[in-house]
Amino acid sequence: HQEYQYLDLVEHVLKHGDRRIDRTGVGTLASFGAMLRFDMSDGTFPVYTTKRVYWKTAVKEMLWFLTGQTNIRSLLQENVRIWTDWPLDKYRKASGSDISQEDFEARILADEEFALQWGDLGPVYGKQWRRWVGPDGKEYDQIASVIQTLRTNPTSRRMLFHAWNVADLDQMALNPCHNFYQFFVSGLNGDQTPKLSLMVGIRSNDLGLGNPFNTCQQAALLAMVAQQVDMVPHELICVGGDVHLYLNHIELAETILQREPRPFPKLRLLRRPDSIDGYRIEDFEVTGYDPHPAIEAPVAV
Ligand code: UFP
Repeated sequence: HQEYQYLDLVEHVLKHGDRRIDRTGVGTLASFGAMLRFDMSDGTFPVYTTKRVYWKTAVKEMLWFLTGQTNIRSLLQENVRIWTDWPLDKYRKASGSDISQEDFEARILADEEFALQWGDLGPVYGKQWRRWVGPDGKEYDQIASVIQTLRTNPTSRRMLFHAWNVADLDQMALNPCHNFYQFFVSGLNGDQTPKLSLMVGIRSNDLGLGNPFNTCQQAALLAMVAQQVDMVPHELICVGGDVHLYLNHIELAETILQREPRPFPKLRLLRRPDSIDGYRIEDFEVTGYDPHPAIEAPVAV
């Protein structure tokens, strides 16, 4: 079962990870350099099963990245709350108020001006993917360029996009974790449909919460791009730099290691939008997902 790659990595970090106090103050066990490869050829959607992964939330976040937006308002409108912690923390510190997450989110939704002032995350993923600003002020749409190259020159070794815009880092709520997205096409000479693979470089990956989420949203991206360029998804390769377990996720890790993985679900896109911008969450049909129960765990901010 392909999920053992993830479980083996979790076990490795649990046993051999280097213990340190990290930026968040929570503390981690950390290892350096890991690779997980998921074969999606037969429609497999790599959503881990040893605890429930909220794949819809993960895919919604990916769709939000693709819109190029960086304000949490549009995420909250989709009921995605994973980015609230950062603006909330900033607002609490600046205003001295101890507003609850619920009240803060309600205000972001109700009050557009408040959202503009307090809901923006800075030039995070979406901005860099769709509107990377060059020194002359020109904006670069990296996603459109990659798709164009996949259509016109699929053996290119330059089909990638990147979020690590050095000049913008200090304005981002969080420095990008999944940075480097590179595509590769095989099977161009035969009679069959060419196969598209995606490798993602993740400089820092929280194995308890981040990795399961990132893996399935990146698989969703591969499925969408493949459909747009008339190829079939092949491999998703996740390469991690600092892969870590937070010290308050140790029990979570031990629990999933005791569980038997179940078959990965299948993914089908129900519609072929005109462009990469046309996807909606309703287009994703996931069948056969029967995971072990969810495990709630705190996010380190
Ligand atoms: N993190 C992920 N995946 C993500 C994301 C964040 O694993 O998509 F946005 C985790 C990694 C790390 C923390 O635990 O968030 C980021 O902290 P730092 O910037 O100090 O690496």
